[in-house]
Amino acid sequence: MPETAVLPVCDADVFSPAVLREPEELHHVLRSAGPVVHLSRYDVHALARYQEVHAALVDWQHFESGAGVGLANFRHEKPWRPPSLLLEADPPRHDAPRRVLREILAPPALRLLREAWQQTAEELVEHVLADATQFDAFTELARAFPLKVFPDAVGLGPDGRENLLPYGNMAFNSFGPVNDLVKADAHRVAELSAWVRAQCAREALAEDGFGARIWAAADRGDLTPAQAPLVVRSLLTAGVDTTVHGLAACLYAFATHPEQWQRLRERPELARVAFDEAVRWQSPVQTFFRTATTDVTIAGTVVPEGTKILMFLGAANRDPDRWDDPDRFDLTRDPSGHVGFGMGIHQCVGQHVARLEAEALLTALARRVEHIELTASPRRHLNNTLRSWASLPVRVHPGHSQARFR
Ligand code: 8QM
Repeated sequence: MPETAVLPVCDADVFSPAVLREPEELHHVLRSAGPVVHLSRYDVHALARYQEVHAALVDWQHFESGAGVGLANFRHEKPWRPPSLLLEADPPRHDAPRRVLREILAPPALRLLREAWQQTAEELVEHVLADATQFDAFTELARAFPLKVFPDAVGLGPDGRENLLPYGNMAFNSFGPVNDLVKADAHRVAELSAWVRAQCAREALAEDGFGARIWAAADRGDLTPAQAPLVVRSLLTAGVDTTVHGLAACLYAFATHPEQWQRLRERPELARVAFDEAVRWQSPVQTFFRTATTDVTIAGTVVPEGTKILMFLGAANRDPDRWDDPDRFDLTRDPSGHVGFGMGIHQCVGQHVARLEAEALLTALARRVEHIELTASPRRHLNNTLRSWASLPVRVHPGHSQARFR
């Protein structure tokens, strides 16, 4: 008989404020403890090493999403909203919504947006720098830019856009336990959900955006009319907070790594690699769960059918067995293979949109700013799933554009 590995146990609250604020120590403990660790506090299994996280992500047959990708097990617990057709579904139900959204968000479909988004980024940076050389790079850039381009691209109406980030914050908290972060927003669930639901209706959406293209897919019969609003909802849930905090991760990285900023200024075509490296380094989406569909053996440990498995994407993205000097933010490395966008059939369908936003903002900034530095400690915003920000106070030194930008 094969030997059964001893299952290490960790009793830490992996969703405590201290861990959410600074997760690196826990990541180290979990990676060191073994390939699979039992989290006694939540009675779930955890994966924190790159190899096992990657393996679970690509094996949807054994690690399902349909029972929810948060702590709540949809087999026994009622979801707080109708499950996402993309995130919280498996093949074959997952296939049609995924195919439709993949086409709409694919690089060829985004080509028309590029020029307009670049222009918007140039104007935003110009405007911020005209006002001051010290400002909050989180609110003024990372938060402001996606809100200027993404809701318009979806085709959202003008009213209530201030609900987008609170709704996303709530959704990303909901993947964790019902702790103080979830309770703090409980009084807004009905109101925010109703607003989002109303925006997903065909009538609420402009005629030429991502939203209208989802409804057009329903007209062609590629989706049912009941599926269309839920696919629009996925854009509104997953498309705002993620890019806001992903861009913040980039700006934080450059403010703390001046030599990397110089490298980007010399070679602005590195903007996309820089974004992926920042996603690897900070992992804006820190964690997701899967559920074992059968008794499944992971590195010698039998994980019983129905077990929730917590994957630490942020820990995998800094696993020293996979990455050289993993804690370094470094534009010379190849960050591809990071699991910050997931991996496999659920890998972020909006990643090309995110990269386009990052490219526009970073190149606009690199054109005008010689140096960027923190003037005070950045402040985190705590969320059960997102590594997010409240403020990023910086000082910039405006500089002349370098030859290759002209
Ligand atoms: C996370 O609602 C959804 O479909 C959805 C929500 C959140 C995400 C993805 C999809 C990964 C960014």
